Amino acid sequence: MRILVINGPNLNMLGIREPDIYGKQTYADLCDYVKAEAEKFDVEVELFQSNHEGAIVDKIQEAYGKFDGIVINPAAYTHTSVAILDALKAVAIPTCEVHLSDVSTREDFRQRSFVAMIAEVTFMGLGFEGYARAMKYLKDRIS
Ligand code: CA2
Repeated sequence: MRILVINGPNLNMLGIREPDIYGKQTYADLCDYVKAEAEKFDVEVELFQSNHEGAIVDKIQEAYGKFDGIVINPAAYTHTSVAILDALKAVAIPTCEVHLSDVSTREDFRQRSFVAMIAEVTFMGLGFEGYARAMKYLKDRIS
């Protein structure tokens, strides 16, 4: 079973600013965490991060026929990107949405998620654990 984990813009800056919202750990720490959890669940995982909407769309398209599940934290594109929503619809790969913070308690502009329209489940406010919960969900759902 192969899972693609996609992280959107600025998540490569984790640990550098706003530790009160996103924690003190870095993006490298997140990658290590995701790989270790994937091993526990016996799933193969690939991590991808980009600050560019089109690069994320390209990666989702390339996942067609190669991955069994997608875990995505689209970051700011959560709230704006019809293109990412359409790409996820096009490939029809089971998808989970993850947010480090609890977006439901934050600014009004974060209350809309395009990806939530296609995601089977959303984990928010759990920090890194949201990624593990999403991988476990996909593992149980697909196997
Ligand atoms: O809570 C999440 O995971 C978010 O997807 C994070 C996005 C935000 O736009 C979403 O509304 C919720 C922002 C990621 C930016 O990460 C930073 C990391 C370090 C310093 C500043 C921002």
